[in-house]
Amino acid sequence: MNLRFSFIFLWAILTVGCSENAVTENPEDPEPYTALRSVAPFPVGVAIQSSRLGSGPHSGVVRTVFNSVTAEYEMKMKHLTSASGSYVWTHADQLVAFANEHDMQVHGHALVWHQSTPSWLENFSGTDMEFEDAVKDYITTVVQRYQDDVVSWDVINEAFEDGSGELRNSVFRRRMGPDFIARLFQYTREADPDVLLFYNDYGTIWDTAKLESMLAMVDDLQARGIPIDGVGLQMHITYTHPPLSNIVAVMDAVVQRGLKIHISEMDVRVNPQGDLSVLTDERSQLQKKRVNEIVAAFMDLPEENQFAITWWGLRDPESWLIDFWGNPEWGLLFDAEYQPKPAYEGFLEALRGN
Ligand code: 9MR
Repeated sequence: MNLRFSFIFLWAILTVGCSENAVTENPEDPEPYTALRSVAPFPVGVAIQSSRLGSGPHSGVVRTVFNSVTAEYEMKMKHLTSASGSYVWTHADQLVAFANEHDMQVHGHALVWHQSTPSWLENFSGTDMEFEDAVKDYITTVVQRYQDDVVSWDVINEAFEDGSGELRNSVFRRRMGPDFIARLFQYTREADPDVLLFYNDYGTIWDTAKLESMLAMVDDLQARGIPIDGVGLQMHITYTHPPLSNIVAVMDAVVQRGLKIHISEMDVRVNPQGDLSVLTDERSQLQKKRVNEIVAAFMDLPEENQFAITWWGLRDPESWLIDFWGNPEWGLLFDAEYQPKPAYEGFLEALRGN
């Protein structure tokens, strides 16, 4: 750790999260700030990667500010099984140990995702029944390994197509048939009677066809008594789109079905048109307002429907958004120097009812 990071780290430990009104005695220190975990009535999470944990400032801020974590990729199928029947637990175990050590809950992401299917399963050589047995075996093994550590799993991630809302033609759908989602939920429940079961997707807050498919799936599962506890609304949004009213309407539809809402994978793009090369104060304030109104809307939900809000990364330069969109982007709560941005204040203000 270099000197600058040592300082930031020490400061984070000393000033964040100890009490809501943390103060610093040294006027030269940066302004202290309140840890989200000390104020929020629900878990506030962040996506993490094992390589960033350790003794540096990254893990220092993660563990003082947040009380829930999600593996950004290390608990996906492709990472847990590289070859048939053989598992690689090292990184997932590190994440879980970190969470346990710092009194954070773990949200499991994701048992089945068409973009993270290992090649032995994608090109499975056995019968359809053997394929399904292999998937069930995978779910049982992973869920039971982390039974004491993981409170909730995304059972399936992103099952519906953009625009049409059709079921994606994944290897799971082809091999297990159109009712495969119901069986994935059942297998997960059989593996652990207590873990919370989520369906997680992006686009449900702006793509009507996808939203309708997701709600129809929920209605169908519930009508048949198949367990589902919640829905993850991936909050990959921009500072203007989609409108808050859409987001609120979708949350209401989920609440009407008695499910928990996970505002998952949150980031708020401020440079969707690519017009910025540095983050301006104006855009930063608009991001703050956007975060504030979304957290406020979540706070307005009945308590039993508030599962958690999870940010998809800690610091702006670490976000997937930059590579994915190819623009400079500042979508997260912390800047490159581990400083909380105005968006962080917007989150806190909403938690305090402002
Ligand atoms: O942000 C994640 C990135 O680091 C991984 O390389 C990628 C593939 O595993 O997944 C990204 O996270 C995705 C999430 O798991 C599902 N929703 C979309 C996210 C961004 O692609």
